[in-house]
Amino acid sequence: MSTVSDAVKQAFTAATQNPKVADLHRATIDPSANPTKGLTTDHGVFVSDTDNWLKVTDGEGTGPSLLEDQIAREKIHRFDHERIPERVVHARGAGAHGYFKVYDDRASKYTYAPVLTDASRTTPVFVRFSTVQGSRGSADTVRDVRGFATKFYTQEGNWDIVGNDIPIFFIQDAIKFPDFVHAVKPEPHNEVPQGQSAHNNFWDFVGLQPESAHMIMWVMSDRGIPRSFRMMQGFGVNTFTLMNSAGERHFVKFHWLPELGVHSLMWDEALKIAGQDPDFHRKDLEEAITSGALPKWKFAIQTIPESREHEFDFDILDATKIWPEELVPLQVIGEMVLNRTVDEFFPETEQAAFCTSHVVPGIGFSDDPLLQGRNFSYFDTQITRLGVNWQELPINRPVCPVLNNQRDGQMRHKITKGQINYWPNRLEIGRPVPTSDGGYADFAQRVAGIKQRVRGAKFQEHYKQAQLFYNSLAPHEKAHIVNAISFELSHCDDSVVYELYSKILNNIDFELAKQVAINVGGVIPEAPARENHGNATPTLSQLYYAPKVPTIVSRRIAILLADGFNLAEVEALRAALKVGGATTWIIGPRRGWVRPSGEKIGSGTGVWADHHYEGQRSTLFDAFIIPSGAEHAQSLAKNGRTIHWVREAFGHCKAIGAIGEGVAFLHEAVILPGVQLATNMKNDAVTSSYGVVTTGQYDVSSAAAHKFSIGRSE
Ligand code: HDE
Repeated sequence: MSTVSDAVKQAFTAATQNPKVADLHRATIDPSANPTKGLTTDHGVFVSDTDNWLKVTDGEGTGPSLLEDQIAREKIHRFDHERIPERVVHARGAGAHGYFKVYDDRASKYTYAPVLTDASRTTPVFVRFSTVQGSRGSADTVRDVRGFATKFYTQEGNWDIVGNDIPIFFIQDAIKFPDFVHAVKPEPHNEVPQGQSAHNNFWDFVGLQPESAHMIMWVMSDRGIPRSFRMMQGFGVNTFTLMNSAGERHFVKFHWLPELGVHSLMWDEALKIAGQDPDFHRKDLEEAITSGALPKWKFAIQTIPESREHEFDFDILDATKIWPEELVPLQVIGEMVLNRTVDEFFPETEQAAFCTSHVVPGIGFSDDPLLQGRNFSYFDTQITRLGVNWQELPINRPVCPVLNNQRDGQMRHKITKGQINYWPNRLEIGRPVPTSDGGYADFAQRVAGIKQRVRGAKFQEHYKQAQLFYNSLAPHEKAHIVNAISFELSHCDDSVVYELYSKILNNIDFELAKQVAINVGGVIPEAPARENHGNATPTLSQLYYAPKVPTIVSRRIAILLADGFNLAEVEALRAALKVGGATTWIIGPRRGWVRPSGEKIGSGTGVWADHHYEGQRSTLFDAFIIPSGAEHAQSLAKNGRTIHWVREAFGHCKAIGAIGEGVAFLHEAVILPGVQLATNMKNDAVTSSYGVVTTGQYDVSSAAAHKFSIGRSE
């Protein structure tokens, strides 16, 4: 098992060798290294007073402010223009740097792109995760799709996989995107709701657009409320192509598989965290990287040779369909590690700009009608957001040379010497010359047909894969979908909307449709609207992705204390949890010292509580432990807040450990069957070399993993 310190070392080495990080350093200012410490204007003049606007006074300091004050005007003018348009979708996001590597050259049978075939390379990446619906200030834990956009700074130019945490999409043809986004975003008359799809317009649209049925199943499943960005799969969604040096082409789908497994919040937790800590996912990413628990994903491809394009009962260019892994297995070819947080949010995360059309030689597009439209849209939107020279911004510029005859435009950063800015020209030596040696080679494809506004026959089938997804889930995952759709439709007050959607659901699953209709006052079906094929596949349930060896790495574990607790136990627990890679947080009656048993008030011993009971709720932790200590347990039992802590965590299926008198408190707080209690905890048991906290009857790590992969229907 790699330890946290190995990870930190690896991060350090990778960060110092990362050419993109080196490139960003050229644009980075470190105010602490400013030799003069003098504050200046933007034009470089030292400022003697930045607190008082130049005024005409009566000698006592009052009087009109003067417009001639260039220093004040610059400060205000710069401030007035600090905002740029937020992304029309995916406005809320968090980013980090890292690197990508392939294991060997096994993908060379599909592509000649070195980034996917050269195992000696380490390619720098920048990844931005996002929600879709909410604005920049919305909460992280809302029910939504998550964006998973990766920029690879390859030696052949930038390659972007602008993906999501769900492998399919709501619509098949890009021309529907503005309608879809208008329907899901806050309604136009009152700009409500924020960060939610639970409203009439969204469900109206998807009810009338049944190609979204499959995607609705995914978003309403636990995938819509991930525990963290680090515990999500990522998918390129669209069908791309790979070209090999024999001139052959394969269709390809891209996948990211998280090392820690795929885990979600409970809906009640997600709702509460949205208020208690709206930055939960953003902070989680930062906390994991700075503590050395580096987020890691395996990279996999699914490939289909051109000759097999029409062999499937779905169209492989339809972005509302997956390629089931039984038919097209995943081939794991590499991995990505994130090892560096951003130095400043705006110039890195906010100005990062991705384009599906940015591929490198050996990678190409398909006729997927959603991808074709995306290839147009992203470049266009970056011009609105950042201006035509957006690719010169530090976060976006490639690490390989860029040289061409594109010039001018707002905010041009570069100065290109010479007389020539066109091709062909009389001075081509030393000028940018088109080159077939490494130049992007378009795949020679015969295209002939009738110009029409249509979609292929297989694009008309919308329910088989929605059924496949639903059939493949564990009972608790299905129950979560019933609850999620019922929540959403309950927020729709137009009966046309919720009645229609309950009918749509009956095309997927009779019991699902019936239960939702009962819950929301919809149309209760009497018989299924169509036959369910009954097929299932294990890879669609989150359970499939649980790590082989349960782990507590990067999990937040609280120790709930009152004065009079058992100090030796707490110290042993903290040491053991640290070995396992978890972070521990002491929650006590006050932020400050909590007194152990046998000590007097003010003795100066004990542990420092990170938060008081009101300061952080159980929702913000993965598990918690109540140590022994008679006085401490009695105080906890008398406190409504700590009782609430335990009951709430239990309701969210959290792993809860208790020792000695802590057990009695636990019994009092939740007297329910099925609670496993930790007793007879021994120091040697809690410092297991596997980083697993084992206590005879109770295993914090597997309990935590269990909760996050299994959950419970509330
Ligand atoms: Fe996007 N999408 N999208 N999208 N998308 C944008 O580009 C668009 C789609 C995705 O962190 C915009 O820079 C169209 C699918 C991510 O900066 C915009 C269509 C998938 C991000 C845009 C789609 C995505 C965006 C807004 C349908 C999953 C955030 C700001 C044809 C594979 C990237 C921007 C970041 C952002 C257009 C559908 C993922 C307007 C036209 C499918 C992760 O250009």
